[in-house]
Amino acid sequence: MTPAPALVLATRNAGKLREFQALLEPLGCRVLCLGDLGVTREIEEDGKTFAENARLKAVGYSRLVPLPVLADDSGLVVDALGGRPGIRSARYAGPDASDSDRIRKLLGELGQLPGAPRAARFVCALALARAGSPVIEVEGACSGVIIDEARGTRGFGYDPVFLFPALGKTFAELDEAEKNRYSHRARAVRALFATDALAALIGPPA
Ligand code: ITT
Repeated sequence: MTPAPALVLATRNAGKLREFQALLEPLGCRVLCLGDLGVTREIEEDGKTFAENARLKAVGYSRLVPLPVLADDSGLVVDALGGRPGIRSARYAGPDASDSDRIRKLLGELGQLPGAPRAARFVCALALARAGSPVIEVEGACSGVIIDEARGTRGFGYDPVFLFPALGKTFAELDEAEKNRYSHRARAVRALFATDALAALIGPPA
């Protein structure tokens, strides 16, 4: 039996990896991680936009592995904070901070702006590259509201304080299938599949 076509996901974030496996494997695409190919090098993310950072990661890692590479650069954009944490979502509370440290910092900043609107959106930029060349870039977003009390235990990152109004639940209260229907990442993956670029690169589903 021929193995399913595969790509390498350029991430060290276990939450992202889990979501991409659930999103892509049912479509016949195996998702390997950098560790599976023995890649320990870090590619610097010094772009000014989600899209630039996704491209840097996809292009950089695709020079190191013999398979197509998909990179996700994502984060939370809060209107009342001028778009922060934005592209600095992972590093917002310092290099060794935990998800709860980042949430505490976010709620602390918003707490200093009483009455400010709580509108926010998650953004996910995806870049696909092979052998050091970009192939395609897409983006997905999902709007919500930041709440003061963390709710739910699923997901990762800022999920417990991101209320998705259409379901009245935070992303951390959604089960995996629900998050993978509505999230910024799911929307970006659907945009990627709509282009046929992935199928052209890795071949038809097994
Ligand atoms: P890689 O660069 O290795 O992929 P990272 O976590 O550093 O991992 P990013 O630079 O793209 O990735 O930062 C994304 C951050 O945005 C992530 O660490 C979370 O804090 C937040 N984030 C992104 N998607 C999220 C989601 O679905 N739910 C909650 N938080 C999310």
